[in-house]
Amino acid sequence: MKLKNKTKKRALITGVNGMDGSHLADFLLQKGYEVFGLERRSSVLNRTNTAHIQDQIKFITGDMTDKNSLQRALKISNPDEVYNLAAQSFVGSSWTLAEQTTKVNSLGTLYLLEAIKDFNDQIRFYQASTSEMFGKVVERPQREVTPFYPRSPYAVSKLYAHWMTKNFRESYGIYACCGILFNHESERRGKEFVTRKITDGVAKIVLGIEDKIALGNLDAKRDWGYAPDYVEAMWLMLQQDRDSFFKNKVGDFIVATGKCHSVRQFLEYSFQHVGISNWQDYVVQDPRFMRPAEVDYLQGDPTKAKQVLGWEPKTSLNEMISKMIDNDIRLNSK
Ligand code: F7E
Repeated sequence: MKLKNKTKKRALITGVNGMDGSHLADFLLQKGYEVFGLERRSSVLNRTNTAHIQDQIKFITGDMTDKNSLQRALKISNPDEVYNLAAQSFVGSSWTLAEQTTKVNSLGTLYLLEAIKDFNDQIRFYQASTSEMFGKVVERPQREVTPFYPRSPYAVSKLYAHWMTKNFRESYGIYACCGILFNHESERRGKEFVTRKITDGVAKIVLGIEDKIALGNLDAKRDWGYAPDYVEAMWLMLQQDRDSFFKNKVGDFIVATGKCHSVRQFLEYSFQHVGISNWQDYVVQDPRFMRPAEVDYLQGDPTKAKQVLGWEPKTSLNEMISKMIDNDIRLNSK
């Protein structure tokens, strides 16, 4: 149901032009929110993911590493809810960009939390935590109480932000939630991530544009879900009754499908979708795409999200693969 104008809620999304940011903006606009989006200044704006809604989003120029710009963004948007989705999110680059990753993901979150505390401590805050924090996993499947073992500068930076968010909740009574999201993908995913790299590669092979996909470790296993399903979970986390939120200490949630597949299986299903069974003939392994430390196995247990929020994933892996490949065939045919 859409909200009436006078009760219109206001949301500020950092990283609004990213995959998650744009899907969340779609979702919140559809719910009747007034949506403000923080975006970085650039000589060439990258609004590919938000092009279809750019006249409905109120863009604010800012940067997670610039405290003043975050304070200014809060003043302009005066939000009820803040969704912190801005990040250097590519694990692979976090070894070569460790400092920048830390500044944006860790310090940026701290700056935003401090700005919220000073501006209006009634704002509800969502932090994009990640399954990468489980890294070298100590338990299968991973639950909210599973100990963390980060395996990359990205994961370490996100763990700092995760704990800082919890600390602001416990120290200052801010309604701050962490969604521990497992891998989630969509047609808007960047092509450096393995799923989109594969679906785009398969599309190019079908169309005769390329004949190989070069990949790294095919044995890594991930719990892959569909990003538009996952943004609903972010929103639900911020809609709980305030008293029970603090009383029941239900601040953080695993968001996952509970199912686990390898990169190899993802390849197999993707090629199957276009009727190719001998997929090995089209894939080469390239050491450039191997990581200094790998996360071998991620599988989340979303029981708590189902019980407390009533959230469940709607889209199966094969449905998601079909959507992504069909979209990439369309884009590559232009
Ligand atoms: O890698 C392996 C790679 O880059 C998945 C981010 O959204 O999800 C994402 O992080 C797996 C890894 O995602 C290639 O080694 C093999 O084991 O798609 P990815 P990620 O690192 O799991 C989490 C939840 C986040 O929070 C992150 O922000 O696939 N793999 N060959 C490859 N990966 C890439 N990128 N490229 C390859 O050629």
